[in-house]
Amino acid sequence: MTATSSPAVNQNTATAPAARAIPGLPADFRWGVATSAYQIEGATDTDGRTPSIWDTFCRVPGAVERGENGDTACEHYRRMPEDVAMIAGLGVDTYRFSVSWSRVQPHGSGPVNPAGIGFYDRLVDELLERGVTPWLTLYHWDLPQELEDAGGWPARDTAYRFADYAEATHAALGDRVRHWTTLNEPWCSAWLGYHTGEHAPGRKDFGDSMHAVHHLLLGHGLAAQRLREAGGADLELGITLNLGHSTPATDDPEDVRAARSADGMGSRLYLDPLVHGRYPEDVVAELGDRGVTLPVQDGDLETISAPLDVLGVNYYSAHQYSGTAEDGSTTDAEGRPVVRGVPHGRPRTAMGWEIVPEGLTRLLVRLEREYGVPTVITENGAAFDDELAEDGTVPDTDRVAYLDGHIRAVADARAEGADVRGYFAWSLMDNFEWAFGYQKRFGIVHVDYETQQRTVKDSGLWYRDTIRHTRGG
Ligand code: IFM
Repeated sequence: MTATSSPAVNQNTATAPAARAIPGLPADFRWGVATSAYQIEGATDTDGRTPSIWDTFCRVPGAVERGENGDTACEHYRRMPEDVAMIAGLGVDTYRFSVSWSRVQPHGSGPVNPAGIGFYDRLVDELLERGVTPWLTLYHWDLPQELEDAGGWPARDTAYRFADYAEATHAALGDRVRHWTTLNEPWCSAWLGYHTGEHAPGRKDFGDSMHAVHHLLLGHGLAAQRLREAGGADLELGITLNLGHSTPATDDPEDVRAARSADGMGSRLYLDPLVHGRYPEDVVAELGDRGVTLPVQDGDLETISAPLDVLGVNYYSAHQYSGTAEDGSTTDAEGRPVVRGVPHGRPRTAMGWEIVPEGLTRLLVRLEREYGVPTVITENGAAFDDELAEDGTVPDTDRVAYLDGHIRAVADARAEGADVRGYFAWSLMDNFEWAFGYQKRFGIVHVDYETQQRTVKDSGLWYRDTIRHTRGG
C-alpha cells in the first residue's frame, strides 16, 4: 500500500472508547488477527528457504526506507510457539497467516522442502492445540526469485506454478486447515510491483502490470480448482482484495467519470472477473486506449470465476476523486483523462491515510448488492507513532478509536443487509511494512526490534475485551 505525502493526525491524542459489546455482531462472528510471512518470520536463509522477490528488492539501494529488510523481522520463525500463546491470550478465534512459497518450494516448482513446510505444520498444530482456527493465505507478495527471473507474474507459466504450489501445500496441511485464501491483494502485486515499481520486483511497465493482473487471477482460479478437488466439501475457499470506497468529489460529470475510472482499475478489474466471469468493458476500453490487451485465453474466465465461499476484504481508507486537475484541465500531459484524489479532510494515520470508517459500511453494502459473496474483513487497522511508556504500557488511543469506528462500521453494514462474517485486525504485531520498513507500526502488540520483546498495546487489550463483551462473556 502506498502512503500519501499529507501530514499524519496528532498521534494518540484521541480519547479511547471503553471496551464494551458492539451491538449487531452475532455470536458466531469470527474474530481474528492477521500477519504475513515476510513481514514477521525473519530466518530468510534458514532450513532451505531461498530468496523471494522481496529479499532481492530490499537490497536495491533506495527501494526500502533506511535500507531495511525482512532478514530478522519479528523472529517469528524462532518464536512461533510464544507468539501463538500470545494470539490465544488475545481471545481471538482465528489467526490469518501466509505461507512463504520460497520455504515450501525453494525453486518455485518441484519437490516440497520438508523443513520449510515443517514450520507451517508445527504452526497449525500449535494453533489448533490452543483452540485458534488457522486461516491460511498462500501468497502474500513473496514470489520465489527464481520464478521472477523466469518472467514473474506477467508470464502465464507463473499461474501454473502457483497452482502446483497450492496443491502441494494443501497436501501437507489440508487435513487440518479448512480456510484457504489464494492471493492477498493482487492489485498490490500487479500495480505496485510491475507498474509503479514501489514494491518488489520493482518493475515499471504498465503493460506488464496488466498481464500480471490476468495471470494472478488465473493463478487464483487454477489453484482454486486444485484445492476444491483435494479439499472436498469442508474447504472454505476465498481470495483477499484490497478495496476502498471511491466517490466523486462533486456531482460534476468529470468527477463521476474519474471516480468510476479509479473504481474500475482498483476494484472492478478484480471483482468482475472473479464473480461475474468478465472484465469490465470500460476498463478494457481504457486499457485499449493505452495500447494494452489482457492476455485472456479460451476458458480462462470460467476458471477465474469458479464460485468463492468467501471474499476477503482489506479496508484501510476511502477516496474521493476529481476529473479536473488543479489547473482546470481534464486531460493530463499524456492526453489521458485526469483522475485526481481529493482529500475528505479527515484525520490521517501515520501512513497519511484518511480515517473514513463509514466508507467501510458503504463498501460492504455495495459488495453485497453487486457481487453477493459472503465477506470477511481479512485486514483493517492503522499505523500510528506508538511509544512504549515508562510504566510498560503502549497507550495507543488513536488505534483504539480507529478499530472501534471500523468494527462499528461493519455492524452497520450488517444492519443494512451485508453478509459480513468476521473481522481480522491488521496486524497482530508491529512488523516490516514493506517499502516503509519498520517505522510504520500497525500492530496491536508492540515489538521492540532490539530485544524482540512483545508488549500488548492498549488496543490489543481493548480488542480482547471487546471480543469478550460482544460474545456475551
Ligand atoms: O502491511 C500491509 C499488508 O501486508 C497488506 N495490506 C496492507 C497492510 C498495510 O499497508
